[in-house]
Amino acid sequence: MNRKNQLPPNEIAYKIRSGHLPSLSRMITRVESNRLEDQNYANDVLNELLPYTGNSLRIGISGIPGSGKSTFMEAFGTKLCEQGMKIAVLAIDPSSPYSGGSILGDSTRMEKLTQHPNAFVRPSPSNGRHGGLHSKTFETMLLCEAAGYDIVFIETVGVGQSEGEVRELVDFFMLLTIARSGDDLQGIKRGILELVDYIIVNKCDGELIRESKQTAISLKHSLQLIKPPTKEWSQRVITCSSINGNGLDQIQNDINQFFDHIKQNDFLSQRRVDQKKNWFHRSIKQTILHSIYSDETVRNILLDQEIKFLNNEIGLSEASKKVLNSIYR
Ligand SMILES: Nc1nc2c(ncn2[C@@H]2O[C@H](COP(=O)(O)OP(=O)(O)O)[C@@H](O)[C@H]2O)c(=O)[nH]1
Ligand SMILES: [Mg+2]
Repeated sequence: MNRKNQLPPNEIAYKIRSGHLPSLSRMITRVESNRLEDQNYANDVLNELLPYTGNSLRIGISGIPGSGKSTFMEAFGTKLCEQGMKIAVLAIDPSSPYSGGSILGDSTRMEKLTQHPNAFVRPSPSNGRHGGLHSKTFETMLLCEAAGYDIVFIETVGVGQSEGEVRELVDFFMLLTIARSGDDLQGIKRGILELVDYIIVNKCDGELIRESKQTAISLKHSLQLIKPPTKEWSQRVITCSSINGNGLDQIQNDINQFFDHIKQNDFLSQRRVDQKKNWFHRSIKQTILHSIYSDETVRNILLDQEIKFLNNEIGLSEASKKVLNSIYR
């Protein structure tokens, strides 16, 4: 990218708001970049765009690899687009730190959705080795909002701890799962059930119909013991097939009901305040980490303290203080 010819922040912000896709894509790349100058520029552009954010439905969808997240998004997203809605899908892909490529190389690409003029599909690598989010997923979502998308979906591979991160970013959180036997159901941890507003048992078609319905009933039982994450909203479980489309209408109705509910009760505005607060704290932490690892003097002091600590020459709190002092020297 030619940074000498870069547009002033207000101009690129205007282009993004006007729906200019290359500008949106380029900004996401800048947002995700580790270069300080990219980050500063991205922050300036985000500042310009902030007044135009907040109008989308922020929806998280998580599930183990192979549960059908991409196939579901292809079917459900296309359905919404055909109704005239504008849909952004941020697909966070667990990338291998060794090959730099995707672990799930053969994973379903949302070809139909990608080609729909109302859709914007953006794959990003996750920061974690096995999945989870990208550290800038929230910023990317804000950019999509400013670009006028009605719904932003954040699709992630569920790896146990990443669900908590997704929950912090979204208004509505869905778990996508498949028919399981009784023992396997234990695999869906209580901790995850406490985070989700909605569970979809996907692949309820062909030979799996009976088992899928049974799984849904078992999950409903498990949920009775759980305190729902959204006040006055009882978590729901539904079966669906992303191949034949059964259940998709119901899911759309339920999502509408959910948002009507949280808008009426001010729960949405509270959730948005929490999301912004979390964003603030995440950014501060990232800035501090960045200032440690990007500054050569600080980094040298850090490595020096590490050696002393390993040799038992210095205690942990003294070493931390030395590193901190070097940041604020
Ligand atoms: N029968 C059936 N197969 C499905 C359904 N949804 C996804 N699949 C298949 O399951 C496999 C994994 O789907 P994919 O969307 O890539 O899963 P992801 O890893 O969660 O994104 C693919 O072979 C899909 O064709 C469904 O509703 N019914
Ligand atoms: Mg996928």
